[in-house]
Amino acid sequence: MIFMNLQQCVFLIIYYISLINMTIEFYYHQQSPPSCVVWMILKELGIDYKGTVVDLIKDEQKGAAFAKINPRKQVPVLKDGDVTLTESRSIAIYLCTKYEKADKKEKLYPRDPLEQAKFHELMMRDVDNYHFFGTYLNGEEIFAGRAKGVIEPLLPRCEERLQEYEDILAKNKYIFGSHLTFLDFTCAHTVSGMAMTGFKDWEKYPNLRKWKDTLSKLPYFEECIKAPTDANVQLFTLLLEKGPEVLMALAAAQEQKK
Ligand SMILES: N[C@@H](CCC(=O)N[C@@H](CS)C(=O)NCC(=O)O)C(=O)O
Repeated sequence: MIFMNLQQCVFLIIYYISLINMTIEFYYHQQSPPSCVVWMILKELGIDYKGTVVDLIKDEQKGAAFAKINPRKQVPVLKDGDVTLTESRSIAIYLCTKYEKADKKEKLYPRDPLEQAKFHELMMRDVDNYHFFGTYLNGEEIFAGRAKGVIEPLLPRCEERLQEYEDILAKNKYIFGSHLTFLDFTCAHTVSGMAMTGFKDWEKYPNLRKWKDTLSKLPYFEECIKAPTDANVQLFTLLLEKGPEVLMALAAAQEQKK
């Protein structure tokens, strides 16, 4: 009997240790759009995780410790036991397929193969738009102090791409139909990439405005969409006004706060 109890005890200890090891670890930065996409999925699905902020302002992602976690030196990263994933959309699909309840009707990621194919089509198009808006934003050149603004001639093509979302949202309440999916998270951050460029003509896109109002009811909207967008808009405005030295000042101010 004592032996049995001891055996049970050892089993329980091993079980609890394995649970500790299985805690999901999430490496992110609050102003990183792909990090925010994963962050919202963790919140929406109610998944427990241990979050670690990697300070991009201080270039923490380039340090040796983080390079061991992601040799590409970027956030987000998700570690789940032995699994390490380093691309936001692959993390998104992993979390949804592994942790979203099978009997949940309105899933964040579809399970039907045809629906998945259509979902991936929009997802890839959104990646393309995200990078296109990024090219227009000219961020790398501005960060390096080699440019003072966006690449103006690309604006009409950016507007065409914004119109794609507008047209989708003329038919649907959400990006992928009548309920929330994680495409709403990725697309919200793509569209807010245009806000970072100083784009102001939003009245041309009433459906985008309605969609934003819908998303603003999500309990994590402030933290995971509004605050990061506002902070990034502010950062770019400052960068353009004062040049890249402003980043050093920001890093120093953060250091002082600690
Ligand atoms: N394709 C990646 C992009 C990740 C990415 O661009 N991360 C940025 C933050 S938004 C980063 O870590 N940048 C730091 C650097 O490149 O030094 C994803 O979607 O996860």
